[in-house]
Amino acid sequence: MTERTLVLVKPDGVARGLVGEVISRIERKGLKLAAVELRTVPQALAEEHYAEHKERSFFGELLEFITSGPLVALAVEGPRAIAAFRQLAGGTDPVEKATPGTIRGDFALETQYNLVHGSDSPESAERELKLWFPDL
Ligand code: IDP
Repeated sequence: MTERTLVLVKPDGVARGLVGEVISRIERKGLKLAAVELRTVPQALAEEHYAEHKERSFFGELLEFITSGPLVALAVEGPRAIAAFRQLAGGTDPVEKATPGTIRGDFALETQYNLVHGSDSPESAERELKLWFPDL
């Protein structure tokens, strides 16, 4: 079944020049790009995107980070695209959870600066794609 998922190359990934690396891994996996956009995120969109983390201690820091510079938003599609990208990304903590061979496992050291976002369920993907790509 073909799915669509929202992927973000977060500001750390853009600043470190890893956009091409991430897109290359998405394409090599066999997934397709349905939309790609470089943008600087307004506070309101960042808050809505991470609404589920509102009560967490790191929420303020997370918003500051995600709005700190340009990021690349992608709509990615293919069979089981949601799980497939989560597999490419690796676990949230890039040292304790992400394994070598994953984007986070290969390129990141800190949980906050873990380079990429990928929707975690069909419900999140639908909600997030509407938020980021309302015209898709
Ligand atoms: P995910 O991005 O792997 O789905 P979530 O738990 O949804 O992980 O967390 C969203 C983002 O918030 C993470 O990717 C990371 O950037 C940040 N984050 C999560 N936990 C922490 C933490 O304990 N400290 C700082 N930032 C965190």
